[in-house]
Amino acid sequence: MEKRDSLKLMRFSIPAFLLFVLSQLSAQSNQLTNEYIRPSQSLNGTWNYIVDPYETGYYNYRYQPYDEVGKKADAAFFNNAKPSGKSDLIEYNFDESDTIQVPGDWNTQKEKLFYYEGTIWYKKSFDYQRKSATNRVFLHFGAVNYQADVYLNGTKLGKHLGGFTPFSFEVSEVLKKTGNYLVVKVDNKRHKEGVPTLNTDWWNYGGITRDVKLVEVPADFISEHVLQMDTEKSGFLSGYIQLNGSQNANQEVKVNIPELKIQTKWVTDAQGRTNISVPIKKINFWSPENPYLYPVLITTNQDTLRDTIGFRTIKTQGTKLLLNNKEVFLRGICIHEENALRGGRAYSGDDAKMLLGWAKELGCNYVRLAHYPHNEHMVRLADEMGIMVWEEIPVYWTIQWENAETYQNAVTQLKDVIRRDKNRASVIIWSMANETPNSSPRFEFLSNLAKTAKNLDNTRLISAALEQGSVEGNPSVRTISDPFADVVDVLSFNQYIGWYDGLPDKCSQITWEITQNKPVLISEFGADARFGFHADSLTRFSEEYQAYVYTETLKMFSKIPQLSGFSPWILVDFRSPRRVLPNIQDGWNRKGLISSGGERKQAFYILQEYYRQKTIVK
Ligand code: GCB
Repeated sequence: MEKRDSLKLMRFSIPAFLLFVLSQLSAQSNQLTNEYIRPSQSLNGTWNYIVDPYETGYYNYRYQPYDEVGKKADAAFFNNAKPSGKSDLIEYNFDESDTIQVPGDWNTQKEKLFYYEGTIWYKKSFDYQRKSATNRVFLHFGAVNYQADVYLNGTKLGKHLGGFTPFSFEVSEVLKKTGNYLVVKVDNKRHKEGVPTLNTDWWNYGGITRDVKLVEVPADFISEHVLQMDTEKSGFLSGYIQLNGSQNANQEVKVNIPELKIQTKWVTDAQGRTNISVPIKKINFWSPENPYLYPVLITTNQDTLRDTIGFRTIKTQGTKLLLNNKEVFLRGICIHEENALRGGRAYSGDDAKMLLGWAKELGCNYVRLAHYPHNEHMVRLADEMGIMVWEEIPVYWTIQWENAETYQNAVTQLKDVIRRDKNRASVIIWSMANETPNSSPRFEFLSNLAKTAKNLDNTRLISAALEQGSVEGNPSVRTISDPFADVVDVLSFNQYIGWYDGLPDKCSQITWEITQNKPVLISEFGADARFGFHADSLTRFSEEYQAYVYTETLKMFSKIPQLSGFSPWILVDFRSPRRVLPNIQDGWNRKGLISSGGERKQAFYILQEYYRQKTIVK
């Protein structure tokens, strides 16, 4: 065995058990949250990769993980070993291997990887010049789908589960000036107990799908800041600031918002935290019509952080949704994180501009980012463009409700997206789930998530895309009878009358009996159409059929008095392995109002006109 795995012992020896425990540590994502606005060294670009379906670089031939057996074998790919002479046996070589771009999914970069689900090892070599010897450095990933095991210079930094949330590791001790090698084992295999689980209606893009960077901060740094309109004390901006470092107690923290003439000081407590609350007289509220963002400066004696934050309130009053105390109607659309024109996952500021630009063209003031947290460019740009946002975690369809690890995974994803986006004025709703089947374990699971979200952030609303059903014995009368409807602030549900449920004219026969005293959002409706396929309005997959569904659905909505908005499914056609119909779907869900080639379908213009009228009448 020793020979076959060409073992070389570690330079230092840590007991195997301890090494294993350390190796299983998850990313300490709560240490750093402001990667987006801090100066950084990008590690985006060209990386080497090795496709490893049998995980040969991770397990020895007895199927023991090299992490666990505690031996830094040359055969373990994370050691990036090189033969020391011509007789040395090393059966991989990153530097001679093919290259791939980061960020980006592997499926659309390499034809051979289009359907691949498994392990791929990524390697990047780099140098790093620290600005000050006492500074600390963090390695940040915007997202890796689905599991990332991260090693720097042969040392395991940790692992991270979940394909759509950011994470970082402190690398201050491991980082060198020259000759660093960063190796990431990326595994996008689907798992029953995963979040999401095995079954989804979107492509399981694998890879390092978002930005990677090194962020350098002072020894004691501002690790978190929150500043929002106070929901309890009106006329106040409130929140907290958290420092990280050995000297974080008793530190002076200054918050400066020049345009509001706010320049206030606080002192941190023993945990390095201070709550902040300042009265404001006159404020320019953020709204879609006026997406005003204030420059905010936070300083300590070591650290400086600049953010731009919009201030607004969002609440419900009976069946009304109030933005800055004024009733608002959400003219929305659902979006997947995909750039159909280029192919693959969306990840850049330009991708966000394209997607949100299309939503604006449609007349939207709101988007539902389905079905998982999208990259940070999206929410930052939504702040600037004045587009309200629904953010969601991938608790989709049939999650394992009774599995404690599944819950842990889901709640971690929820906490991480809240931590990332809690200063974004655009984000108004946290969604706990999509179309999940009713049961008491599921109720408990979702209620616990909702409680967590409320505890972390009481300045936004909670929702979930629920399902509707018929009132017993009468398929023409529809209602929402889901116990989770009592937990949410906004009652949202998906419905496909006219597509999965009858033909479009069925909409005219339906009446709605919605008894909850809450604003109603229709989180999805729609129909498939292949762009350019024209037929009569009862021919499935024609643009005319889709347009007919939109016309009838919009008429039906006028019978829901509590309706506070909707987000049809979906802005653009998106890839899904479930959609196999030849010449029509060819691997795409065709419910987009815009085709995979960027062309607008008929229904696009119907919705655009409806939203135009809504803007005039409200
Ligand atoms: C839904 C799901 C969405 C699907 C869509 C469809 O209800 O929430 O993820 O893609 O229907 O096209 O069937």
